[in-house]
Amino acid sequence: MQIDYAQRIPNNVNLADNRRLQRALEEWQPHFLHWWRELGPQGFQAADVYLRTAVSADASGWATFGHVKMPDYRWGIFLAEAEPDRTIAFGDHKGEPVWQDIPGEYRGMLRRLVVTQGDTEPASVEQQRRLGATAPSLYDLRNLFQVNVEEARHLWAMVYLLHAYFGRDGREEAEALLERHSGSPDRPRILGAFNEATPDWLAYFMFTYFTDRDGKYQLASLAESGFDPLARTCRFMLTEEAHHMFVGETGVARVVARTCDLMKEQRTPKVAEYGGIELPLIQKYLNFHYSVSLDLFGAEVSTNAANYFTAGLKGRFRETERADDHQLKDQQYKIPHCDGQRIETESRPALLALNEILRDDYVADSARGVARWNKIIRGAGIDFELQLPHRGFNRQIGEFASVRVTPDGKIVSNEVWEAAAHDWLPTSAEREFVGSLMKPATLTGEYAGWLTPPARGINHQALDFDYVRMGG
Ligand code: BYC
Repeated sequence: MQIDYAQRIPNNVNLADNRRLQRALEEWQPHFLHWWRELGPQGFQAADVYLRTAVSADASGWATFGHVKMPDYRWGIFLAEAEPDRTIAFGDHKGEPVWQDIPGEYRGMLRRLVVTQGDTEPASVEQQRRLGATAPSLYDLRNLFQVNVEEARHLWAMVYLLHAYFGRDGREEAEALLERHSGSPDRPRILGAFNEATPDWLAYFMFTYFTDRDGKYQLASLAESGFDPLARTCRFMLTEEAHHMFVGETGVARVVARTCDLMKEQRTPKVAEYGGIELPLIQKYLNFHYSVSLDLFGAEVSTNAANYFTAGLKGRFRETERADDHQLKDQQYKIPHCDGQRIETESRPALLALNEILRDDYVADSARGVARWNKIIRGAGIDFELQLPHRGFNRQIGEFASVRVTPDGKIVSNEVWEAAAHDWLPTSAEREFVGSLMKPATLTGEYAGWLTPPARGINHQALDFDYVRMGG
């Protein structure tokens, strides 16, 4: 399906046939552009950036590369191709044809899901807005901007749903998505992790590895939705999301590789004085970003999640590939339970445990990248292993929110925690140290000394390609 570029808002949803919707979106567009200029990437708005733009939603057209000024990026509305005769795969409506419109009784729940999803997208752009000034290379700078324009496109995706299906409430929610801001004391973003700062590039790589991965799992669950426009929107978003996690995984891998090189060269693990980020500090960053991302899955026991599932609005990861009844009324699932003294597992109705089921999938997936980082360390002959901390560590939501749990899973008192937290999470001095390494390296072909260059360029381009042309 080709996108109609003659229109102001590129789309494959036949926007031209719906004048009212088109006008509503055209009214929202200048507000969006105002937000982008105020709270999108700082500086670089006049730079030409080698960006991937979707020109259609099929395999041949969704990745077209060329130099573009970011404000001219064609933020559009793309849904994955419809699956003919698709039926609802789970919950009480299992087997019924998917909905093309919102069933009245589920309007409130769906709105909440779409707003929560939509809120995270501009939040991440806001969190990353100052990173351009300290990019470790033009390659990395380009990747940052690619992620930023795509997160902004994901905002467009949710705003389309709000405008097209939720009437006046939807239009109000679309405005509010531009009014809440990451870290704002008065109008913060909805979910915790999206109010945390992303102050340096190691934090950014960890964020794109761990927090974007929550995005993958949440989007995949919404891609199963019985509300077909939401499912198709999320399916297309997932194709873009893969690159974001690639940026995170390879970014951390390059930092680890550089540290290992320095350790071998200098014959010491203390490589900070040689401009490296020591492995225990990388572990502390990992501990922070993993734990705040675990919170994004919600509480272990959640009636909200049960209701979403039963209504057919939000499924499990790869719902259709699972071999069960997809209704889960009689099934149990083992989840962690903490009575304040001990951490145990207990069986609970699977329907209530859906957040934990998704979190379990996420934990297993997160571990795979960590194993690949450890392979680099082992390959360098260094005796150190990065680890995912215990899932109870540093949690604000759910079963572990009211206890203090060490990275290896012991419950400790507040006093013990306070005294030892500097061993587990980056201290302000350590964050300052990492900050001090963040000097821009943006001459063509230049790479900062605290990470290795990537294995290969973007879209078969060389490592010294001019991924960003400054000043336009
Ligand atoms: N922070 O019943 P529960 C992405 C609230 S990331 C603050 O467990 P539920 C991206 C909760 O709202 C993916 N509050 O909640 C990544 C509830 O409040 P009420 C984003 C939280 O609904 C990188 C109460 O606690 N998409 O795309 O089952 C860059 C009880 O909790 C948090 C989605 O999240 C929290 N972390 O689960 C860019 C998908 N967690 O009712 C983008 C849509 C829970 O007591 N959202 N609460 O007032 C959902 O599916 C669900 O809202 C959640 C929460 C899974 C997030």
